[in-house]
Amino acid sequence: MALTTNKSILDWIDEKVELVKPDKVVWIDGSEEQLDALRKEAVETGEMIKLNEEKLPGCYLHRTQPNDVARVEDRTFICSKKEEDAGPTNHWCDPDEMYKKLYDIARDSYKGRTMYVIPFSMGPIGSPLAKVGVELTDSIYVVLNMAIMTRVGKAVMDVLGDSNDWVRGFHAKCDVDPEKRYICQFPEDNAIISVNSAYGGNVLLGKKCFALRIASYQGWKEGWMAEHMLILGLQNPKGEVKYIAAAFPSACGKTNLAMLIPPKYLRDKGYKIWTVGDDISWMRIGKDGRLYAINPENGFFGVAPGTNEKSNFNALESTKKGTIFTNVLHNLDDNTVWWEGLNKDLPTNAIDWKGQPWDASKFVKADKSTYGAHPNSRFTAPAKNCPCISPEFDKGEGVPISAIVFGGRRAKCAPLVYQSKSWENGVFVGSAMASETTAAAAGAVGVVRRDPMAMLPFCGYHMGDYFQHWLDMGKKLGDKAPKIFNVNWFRTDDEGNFIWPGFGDNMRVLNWIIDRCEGKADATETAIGYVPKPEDIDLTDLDMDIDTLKDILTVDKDTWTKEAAEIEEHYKKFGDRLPQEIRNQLETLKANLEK
Ligand code: OXD
Ligand code: MN
Repeated sequence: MALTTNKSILDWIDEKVELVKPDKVVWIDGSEEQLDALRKEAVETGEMIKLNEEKLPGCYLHRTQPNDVARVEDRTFICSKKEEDAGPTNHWCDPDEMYKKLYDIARDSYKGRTMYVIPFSMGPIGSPLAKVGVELTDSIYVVLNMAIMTRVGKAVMDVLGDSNDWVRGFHAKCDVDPEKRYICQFPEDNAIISVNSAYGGNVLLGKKCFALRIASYQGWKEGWMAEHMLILGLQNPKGEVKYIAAAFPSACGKTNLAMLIPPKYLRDKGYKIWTVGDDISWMRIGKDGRLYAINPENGFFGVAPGTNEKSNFNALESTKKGTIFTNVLHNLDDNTVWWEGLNKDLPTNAIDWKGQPWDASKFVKADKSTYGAHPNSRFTAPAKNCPCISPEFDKGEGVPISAIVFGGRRAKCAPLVYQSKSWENGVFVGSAMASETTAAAAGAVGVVRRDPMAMLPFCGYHMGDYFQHWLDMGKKLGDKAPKIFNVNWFRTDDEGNFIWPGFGDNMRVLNWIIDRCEGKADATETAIGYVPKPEDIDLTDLDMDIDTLKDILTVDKDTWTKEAAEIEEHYKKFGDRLPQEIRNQLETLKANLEK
């Protein structure tokens, strides 16, 4: 039975039913009873494997097709009416042409199948910062993942009422044919269509498609921000909590920072990190003029390999119940899961992510083809499982952001941390953000990839306009604007070893950041911004001397002169939609370097 009388929704569903011809239509009401019946059905058909109820209660394993294991940026389109509005960083197609192509692909594809209608809220239901979507899908896996990653059910339709302000998400699994796979956003229509995939990032339409690509466009039009940022709360010994939002390109440890456990001596003093979000932040100006953020998601869709008790205890704990694992290794000995980097106990009786018997004796670290879990294998875990989930997580008002942090992986260039000189200067820092490729990804190692605000694959409109939107938000925020910082945990020595220990020790840097926001720490002005006085980064209990710290705080003029030239090159593609203010910032940097 339909969970709403909203005509815009019912008409849209009728239209899609006519197109794909399902055998039946089922509304997802979010009840445990209904979800449990779907879990049972998925186990019966082999779509999911029920794991050891004692060790991993309520957990399941799913395998995707080997050709369908990651987001596909080359098949992701922003279909704005005008090509120039998608900008130089997105693939574009004319919306009419794309609708026709996608409808031709999806036509009749639900025959013999069920259409699931998922009403979902991004953000706590009814929060002034939340938004509503409806996803149609023919995949139980999608339904069950959406029920973890978002708030699902009738209450969502009740708060929407008759409003037309909802996002249309239409997914059709079709034949999972990579040649006909398309992930398309139609920002001017509030619509998303995804066909021929069944992998999370392509089909959980609330996540990247809505909460970033569509929402970034909505935020631009409506005066708020949708960002690829974690949100954490830093609690000091007095019990005060200050919030930080941080953007990093993939493979820079976003989930680890969001769930950081401080070093023992800081824990003993009473410091603690609370996780609000690990991937996406929606931010609006509150009544007091400050910037408030919510995490629009309700779960973590995290990368499994490398997650272990040491690297991220809290993430691992989050996966111990009610979690769906995708493309990890199945340990047949005790019907649990395993992935590279979980521990040193390689399972000897196991099935790999492709569904084949796994031979642990052939495992070679340098050869991914011998891995038991896919390098992009995932866990979909409820946020409420996380031991350090913020008490504010479920509150609709959002948390006031004191600092915005950008970062990337730079072997030599950026210092451990620096503060931008102003909001405008911080926007410049974000627009020039870059990370060097690692051996973990295919292709050459050490190649600099510019990824402004970590939004390169996720900005739903022209990036030049996006930078201008950031500048405009800064004008509205005035002196209430969060301070903007840049961090780099990845400076290396001459042998290529990381100098900074990272992980929990990053807390030492976060403390400096908060001290700066409160005017409690000094700094040295450099050509790029304010760098800590070495004695202000607390090295207690750390095997690092002050000279080594000084070394990773240096700003080398030659390196930065080269960097400025590369930024200039990077800006060329934005043409005259690059805001003049950003150009001025680059000119100021160049002049500072010449001083
Ligand atoms: C993600 C990503 O999956 O950024 O979160 O790729
Ligand atoms: Mn992400």
